[in-house]
Amino acid sequence: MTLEISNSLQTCYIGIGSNLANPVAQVNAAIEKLQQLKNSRWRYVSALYRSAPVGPAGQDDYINAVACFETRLAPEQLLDALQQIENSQQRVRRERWGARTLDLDILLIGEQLIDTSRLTIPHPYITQRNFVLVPLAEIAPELTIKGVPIGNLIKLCPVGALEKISI
Ligand code: A4P
Ligand code: MG
Repeated sequence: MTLEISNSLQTCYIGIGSNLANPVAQVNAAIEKLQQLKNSRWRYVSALYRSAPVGPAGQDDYINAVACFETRLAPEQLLDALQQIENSQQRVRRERWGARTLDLDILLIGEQLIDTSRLTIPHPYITQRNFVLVPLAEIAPELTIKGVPIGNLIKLCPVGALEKISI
């Protein structure tokens, strides 16, 4: 486990989600901020996807995407930076899995395995959510997670409504 500042660039993947206050604009605004993250080198972002909500009933559909960049930030510094972006877009934490203007989840940081009070990497639900795996596979088709190819993980993942809405 590595929590200190690292000199080496680590490739990381970030899950982006929104289902409040013009979700497409929220996701696009978050992408612009991620492109300018300090100590990091932008790589690419998936298409935007519309997905059925997982969690409490009565929520609107989500817009999801996955971004990739390289970073020298230590994992908890990266989490701090992402939470600052969430806060800048009026994220209010009410209920677990409830509606939100912006959710930025760290999916993977290189091949690191982290389990602290603030961070679990890989993200604990990464293999359960097609709105994460499908955009991730779009930008990283050769990726393996804990040794399993992403294509195999998609086949095993619960099916949920998912529609690509941009290229
Ligand atoms: N935390 C631990 N590990 C991580 C990580 N890998 N990345 C901690 C980010 N944060 C991590 O997060 C709570 C705490 O998790 C953080 O303070 C951090 O220390 P939060 O974002 O405040 O709470 P949350 O998002 O409500 O909870 P959680 O469990 O992170 O929910 P998820 O898994 O993010 O699910 N349906 C669709 N279709 N699309 C979605 O994007 N998203 C959610 C949220 C529910 N349903 C959805 C979607
Ligand atoms: Mg979250």
